[in-house]
Amino acid sequence: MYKTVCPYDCPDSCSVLVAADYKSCRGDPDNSYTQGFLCGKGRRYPKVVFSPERFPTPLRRSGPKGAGIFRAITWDEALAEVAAQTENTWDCYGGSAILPYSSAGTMGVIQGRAGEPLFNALGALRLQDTICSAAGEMGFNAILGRRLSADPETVSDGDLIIIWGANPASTRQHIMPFILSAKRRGAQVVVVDPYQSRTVRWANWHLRPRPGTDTALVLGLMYVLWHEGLVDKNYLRTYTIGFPELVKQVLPRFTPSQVETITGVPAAEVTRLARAYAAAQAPFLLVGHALSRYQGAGQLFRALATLPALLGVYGRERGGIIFSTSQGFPIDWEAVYGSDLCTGPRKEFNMLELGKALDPDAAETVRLLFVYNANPAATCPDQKAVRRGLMRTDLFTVVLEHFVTETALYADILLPATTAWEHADLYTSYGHYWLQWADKIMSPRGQARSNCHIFQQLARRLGFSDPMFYCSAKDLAQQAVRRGPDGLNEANWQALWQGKPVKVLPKGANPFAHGFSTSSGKVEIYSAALAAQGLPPLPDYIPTGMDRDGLTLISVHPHEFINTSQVPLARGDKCYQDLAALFNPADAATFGLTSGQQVQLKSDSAEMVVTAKITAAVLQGTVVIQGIVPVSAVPGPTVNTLTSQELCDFGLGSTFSGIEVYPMTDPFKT
Ligand SMILES: Nc1nc2c(c(=O)[nH]1)N[C@H]1C(S)=C(S)[C@@H](COP(=O)(O)OP(=O)(O)OC[C@H]3O[C@@H](n4cnc5c(=O)[nH]c(N)nc54)[C@H](O)[C@@H]3O)O[C@H]1N2
Ligand SMILES: Nc1nc2c(c(=O)[nH]1)N[C@H]1C(S)=C(S)[C@@H](COP(=O)(O)OP(=O)(O)OC[C@H]3O[C@@H](n4cnc5c(=O)[nH]c(N)nc54)[C@H](O)[C@@H]3O)O[C@H]1N2
Ligand SMILES: [Mo]
Repeated sequence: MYKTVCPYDCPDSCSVLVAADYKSCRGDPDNSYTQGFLCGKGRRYPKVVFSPERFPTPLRRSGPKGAGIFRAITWDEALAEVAAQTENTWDCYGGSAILPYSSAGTMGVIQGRAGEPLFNALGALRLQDTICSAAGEMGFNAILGRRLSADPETVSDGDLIIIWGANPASTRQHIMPFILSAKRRGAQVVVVDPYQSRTVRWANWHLRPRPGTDTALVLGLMYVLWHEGLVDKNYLRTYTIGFPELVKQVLPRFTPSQVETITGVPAAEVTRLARAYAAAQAPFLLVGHALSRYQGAGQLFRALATLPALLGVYGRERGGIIFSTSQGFPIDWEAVYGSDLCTGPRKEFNMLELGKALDPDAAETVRLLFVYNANPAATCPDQKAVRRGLMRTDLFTVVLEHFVTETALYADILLPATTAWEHADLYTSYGHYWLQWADKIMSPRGQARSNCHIFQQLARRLGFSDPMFYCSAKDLAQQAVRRGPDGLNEANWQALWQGKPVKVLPKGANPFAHGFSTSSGKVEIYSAALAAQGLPPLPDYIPTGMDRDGLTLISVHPHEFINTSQVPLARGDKCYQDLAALFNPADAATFGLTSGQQVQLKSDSAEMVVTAKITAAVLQGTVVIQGIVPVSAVPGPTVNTLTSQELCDFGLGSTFSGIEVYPMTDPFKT
């Protein structure tokens, strides 16, 4: 058995045991969060590693962009050409003509942003990492200061678990045993979701707000808590700022009946949930990333992060909020990114605006694009603009990948990257507090090289001599992990590098029990910092403006896939064929739709064809698309054909969800 870690963009970052013949893998019982089980995506990893779809050598484009016609070249040729292009671009146009685009294809600390030291040295554009949950992160941190969560392993002690805009039965599967253990001991499990997700099967209460209206529902709960005298006044006085202003300026507009009008959730249910929350001793609020994809997402996260404070839940040993644990690890990120190699300011660009950045008419033209750990031609909004940009003949595109993805089709140079079994890496998590080191457990297949190796080789060819470009991944990881009082103790340090998962819970099960890292040290319901930026100082509801005659589009992350990562090996599978656009029966009647039918969906700016499935699991007035994978059996358009580059209220985040679409069965009708 070999020990490793599941590298995918998922909160669970599971500890994995791989069979000696590499044919199978399972969860490592050494990690009390993973608890010895792996989901279907994790168990599919041997198929990724040994997939015949992986390309074994570097490739050079030999047909038109987007056609996917390549010829094999040597590493020496590939690196020489990329180095020459980089040098040339830098000499002629400067660092801001070089755009690095990466995401969380691997969650490994070292391979994840492996290009950063080089891009710092080149003064390239700096990517704002916004695609997943920027609004959520900013909203959460505005209230609580730092992205920490209650230890998810203590959820089994909860007596009320509210799962809000999350589908952990698919997207965070390893928290489910803790939720179900609490339920067996009498806890109520509530799901707040317009869609009847898999998680609803495990719940005893389902509230279905209209998409994008949740902030009104949270404020309605607060209204009831305040109006019925259920709030913890002492806690509010001592540990929060701005509750009186919230009571005066915001809450009176969110009586249960007003909330019913906005959200569709019956007024009696609003009151009932508020009372249940107040009565619970250890209530947990599990908040999903899905909520971060709306116009008003920043405000929603502020409201959600405020709610537990009304009852003083943050001061209790059990209960609290679970969104992300990503800022709970003793990692020096500046060391990982090689920030001191940066010689001047780097211009920033929002990854959600890749289409604009690649626009030939942009004020400053990008000439060289590096893509790794990401598939933006499928996952970025406003897909037409992205693909138009990728078609530009004056753009040189380098892609590091396992597979010929939608993005890789446009590469000038395509470089074969190693999988998590073929390289070494350090793993944090955004769903738990286990820090893990995974050595490489097999030689790379074909001529694959790790992201880190590839960027180091490139840096050396460009004449950079910093030691970062000569270190092993393990050296880099050891420089990044802090030791001592604000880091790992000696025993954990030793255990980590022996491959044992190490729990790094910063301050007990509820990380906010000892205070907040906002500038005031309190829960900042009123934020002077946001006011200074011209943003609303108090959480409030921003109307969606969606009460028109179309349907509201939500795309959910699919159970069987992890973003687009495993799509190339599953195109023939049944689970792939099952991905469809889901419509409510009443809407199907209005628009004349039947299951299995090809339907054209139109948004303000674009249209695409989907296969319809009619199901009451979808709330009337909404359409749910399962996943961001291409809808055809060959690499093709995704739901992001319909989305736009518009950003949300705060945090430069996305508006993937909440857009209005019109279904049409007759493509000639306009
Ligand atoms: N199996 C699987 N797991 C994954 C991923 C995957 O692709 N597949 N992706 C990973 C990544 S990158 C992420 S960011 C996370 C995402 O994790 P989640 O946020 O849990 O997943 P989503 O499917 O995006 O959305 C969860 C639920 O939110 C609901 N929702 C949508 N809009 C609203 C709304 O306005 N209000 C409310 N109350 N609910 C709403 C959806 O109907 C859906 O059921 O999962 C990670 N884990
Ligand atoms: N409409 C809509 N769009 C969305 C979403 C949505 O809900 N709706 N969700 C958004 C969210 S939350 C996210 S996080 C993004 C996800 O979108 P992306 O961040 O683009 O993620 P993936 O689609 O998983 O693509 C990751 C790629 O990295 C590759 N990869 C994996 N490991 C390695 C490695 O070690 N080295 C290299 N070089 N490559 C590797 C994989 O093969 C895969 O092709 O999509 C966003 N887009
Ligand atoms: Mo994500």
